[in-house]
Amino acid sequence: MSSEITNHGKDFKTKLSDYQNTVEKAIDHLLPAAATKPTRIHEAMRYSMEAGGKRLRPILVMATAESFGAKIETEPAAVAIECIHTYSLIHDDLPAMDNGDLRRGMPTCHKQFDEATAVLAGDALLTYAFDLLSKAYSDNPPLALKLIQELSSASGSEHLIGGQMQDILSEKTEATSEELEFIHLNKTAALLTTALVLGAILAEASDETITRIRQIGQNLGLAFQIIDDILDATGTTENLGKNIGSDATAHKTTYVSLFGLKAAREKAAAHTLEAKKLCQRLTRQTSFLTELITYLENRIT
Ligand code: GRG
Repeated sequence: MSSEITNHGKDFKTKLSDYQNTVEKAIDHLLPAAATKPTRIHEAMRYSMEAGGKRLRPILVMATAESFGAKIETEPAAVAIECIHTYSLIHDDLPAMDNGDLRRGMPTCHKQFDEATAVLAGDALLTYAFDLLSKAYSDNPPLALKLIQELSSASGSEHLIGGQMQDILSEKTEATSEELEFIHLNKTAALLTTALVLGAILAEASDETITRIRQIGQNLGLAFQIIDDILDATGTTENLGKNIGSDATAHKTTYVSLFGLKAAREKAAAHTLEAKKLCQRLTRQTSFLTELITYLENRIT
């Protein structure tokens, strides 16, 4: 599979849908077949991975790699980060966490299968992400190592899992704005940032560029989470394909509960603007990324 998607001259929606189709095909191609024994675990992994979703993280990997002129396959890195994201959703939906029964418009993994299978499917996707990276980029060990370091760090106890732990701890009392920012920087922004960074690593971008990209990711991630909080308060189950109002039910502190809807929208707009400004300062063709950031601010799903 070539990773050099030629996007010149296409409008934003066409490019977005091209990227989404590429991700769907890569997931099908790169995950173990459902018939692999034991079939139940591979069926569960594929069930959650193939349930759709916006595919934002893999698209950010591929679009960043393309902006910086990557010459190697981007699909394995794109699928690896979607494996991590999907594992986090499967585990987040478990009764021990958010106890959700609907995700991406379908029954959650533990509802479709059972709790033990859902725990194992999440574990298997987490492990598979690194298996995939180590094998797909084995002809360039320094690059493979950088990708693995970046993704494992973002997924670990100081970022994704740490953010989730703090989120659970903060359910008991109203979180302060600092605590809320810590949660969202780690639970949400860390993986979105890493998506951009993986793309830059694939293109062998400089450390200086990667530092700038991390700032874009943090702003994009905070904007994305604030919009998520707004959608949880104002959206519909039909549009979002998941249970809504869950934050209020769980008495969770969100940007909306802490600052109100109007201020939350303003904060999302400020982070979006900052992310776009930082993008424009990269001396690369970043028009798709900039349009994607705008699109995400206005999303309804
Ligand atoms: C490590 C168990 C564990 C959890 C980590 C990611 C996470 C914390 C929990 C998932 C639930 C949640 C609300 C996370 C915040 C990030 C977020 C908004 C995820 C949803 O991402 P989308 O909207 O989902 O990109 P789709 O379905 O489109 O891929």
